[in-house]
Amino acid sequence: MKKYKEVSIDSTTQQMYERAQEMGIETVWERLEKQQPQCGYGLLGVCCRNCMMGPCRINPFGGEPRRGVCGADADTIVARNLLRMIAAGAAAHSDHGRHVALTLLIAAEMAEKFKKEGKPVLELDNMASSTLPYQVRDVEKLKAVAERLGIETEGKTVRELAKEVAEVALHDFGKQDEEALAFLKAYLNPKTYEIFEKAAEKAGMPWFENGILPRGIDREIVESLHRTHIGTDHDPVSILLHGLKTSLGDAWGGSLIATELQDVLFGTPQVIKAEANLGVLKEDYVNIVVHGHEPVLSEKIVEAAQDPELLELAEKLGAKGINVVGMCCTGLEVLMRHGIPIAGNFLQQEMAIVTGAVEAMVVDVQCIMPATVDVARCFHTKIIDTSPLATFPGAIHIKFDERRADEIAKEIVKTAVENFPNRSKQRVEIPKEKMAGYVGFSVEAILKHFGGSLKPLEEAIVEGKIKGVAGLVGCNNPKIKQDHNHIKIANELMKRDVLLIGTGCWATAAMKYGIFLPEYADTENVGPGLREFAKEWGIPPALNMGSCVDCTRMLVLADLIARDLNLPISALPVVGSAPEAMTEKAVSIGTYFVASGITTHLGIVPPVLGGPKVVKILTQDLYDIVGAAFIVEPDPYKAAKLMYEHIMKKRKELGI
Ligand code: BF8
Repeated sequence: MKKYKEVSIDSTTQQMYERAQEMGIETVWERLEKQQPQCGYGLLGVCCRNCMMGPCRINPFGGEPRRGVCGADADTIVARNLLRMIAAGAAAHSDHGRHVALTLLIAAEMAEKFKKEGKPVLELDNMASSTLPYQVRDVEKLKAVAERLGIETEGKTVRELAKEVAEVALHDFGKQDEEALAFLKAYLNPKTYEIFEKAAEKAGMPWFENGILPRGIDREIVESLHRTHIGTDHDPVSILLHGLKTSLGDAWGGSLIATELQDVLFGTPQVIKAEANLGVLKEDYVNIVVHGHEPVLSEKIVEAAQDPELLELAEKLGAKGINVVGMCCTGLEVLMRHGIPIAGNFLQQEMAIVTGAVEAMVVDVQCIMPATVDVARCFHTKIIDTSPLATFPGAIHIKFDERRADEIAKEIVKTAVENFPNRSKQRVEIPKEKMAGYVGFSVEAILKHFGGSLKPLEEAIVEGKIKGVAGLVGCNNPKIKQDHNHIKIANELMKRDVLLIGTGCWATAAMKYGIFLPEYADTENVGPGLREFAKEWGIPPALNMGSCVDCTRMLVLADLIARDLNLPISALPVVGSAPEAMTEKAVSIGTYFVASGITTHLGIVPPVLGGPKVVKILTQDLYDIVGAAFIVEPDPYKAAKLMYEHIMKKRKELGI
């Protein structure tokens, strides 16, 4: 068993981990320990299970077996495995994006139907009617997205525009022509576009029509599975090129659609103050944790928790009210838009239940451990699964249907409220610690803050007040002490006057340690130039840009700077990092950052070391192909130094 200080630098996790140990509750850290030693072939990526002649594995030390039964060598196997990881990550993000586009379409179609039935026309045309399960909360953004896509906006109702935008988005998933995605064409600056177009030719594969420009979001994912089927693609270069293409379908397609249309439906985030960490759970309240990724659900739970009848019921049952808090990315969605407090990041999902104060953990998709059900059994907590595509044995199933969103959300909240009397007060222990921070830095909010353009930021970079920008993303991974690398890398970069932007579990980590407070700029962890800039503009030295699908906000921001300077993204002094990467989604994000021209650091070594050619392509050759590559470095201090050196190299190339 680990000591509590070994698992996390977060004192709330430490407390709850110790509590779990005392109670004999198994957590992620014990399960990791039981997996030791983990399979060396798997860690190196040289195990192939793609057909039933296998499983095959390659001797990583150069002896026999050098090839699988079909003849595939280590590099082919490693590249194929990596492509499958990218495809799964891109699929998860993109299916989320599809769900949002379908929700917008459903809402627009319901507005049309209600209008025909004689309900108030104006409200329905504006999609502002409370009879609709989902409304258009940001009409300006809808128009902006439509204009980018080349859709005529003049004389059209909100309802008509919403329908057209949703249809273009959905077309990007299933289209069969060779053209690049409509969303990619609408958002990407021509200089970066050209790099995508020519990438395959540069890599010696001119038969890749249109280079690595993704054609259809689903198509690239399907083709990934096809290419990696036994007896299909065996060249690590073409396999990896397709990996870049698939990840770009995620970046400039699936994830971008998710972010943009979520803003349309639920509002574009604006700067707001909120709180983070397990201390946001409240002792006398019904606590509902929304966990997963899709705000299509969590937005409705937040709304339902304000329902007077449910609040009355909660009071009747002895609670002071209903406290909705977030976990993981769906938590970040409602944090960014409404300031709903966030209870924690990935490694705190079990810890939240161990407080004994959670009536319901309402989950949808991605990054939800099935173990939450086992931990919940030790308390009164109910795990409620809601997505038809994610069922948890032992959970309560209340499957969500967008058409009946309000009704179902109320049923979920009622289930949580009715569970309050089952709470054992003696078994409640909520850590006190929580931290405030400013969130909501969408691209629109950043532009607004800087007076309508990115000029102040660009000038600070050119002057050298800010050396560059780092996009920090990604998960927790129990192989790393929770949040340790997130915070170390952040501080080491800020000390060197690098402005941070970030998303996902990194953002929650940063918030928990006060990095999203403007006063953090006064600490010794922030260099003088960044401090001056942050103070001048009244911002924290690091900006929370949202959930993992919102990594696209970072791309759009980088693209805007690149446009202003008439450069491709790869010429900018920017870097990415996933200090504690864990998921296949993180692999897709890392790949699309690199493919888009942002050199990216990984703090966890991905399963590729068994393929020397693959390693060379990923860490060196990609510089010539897309102008960026991967840096792999588990030590956070060395990693920050390497990232800074990359920024300085880019500055030198630009002559600044
Ligand atoms: O999408 S950062 S552990 S919660 S994958 Fe998951 Fe990683 Fe957290 Fe959200 Ni992103």
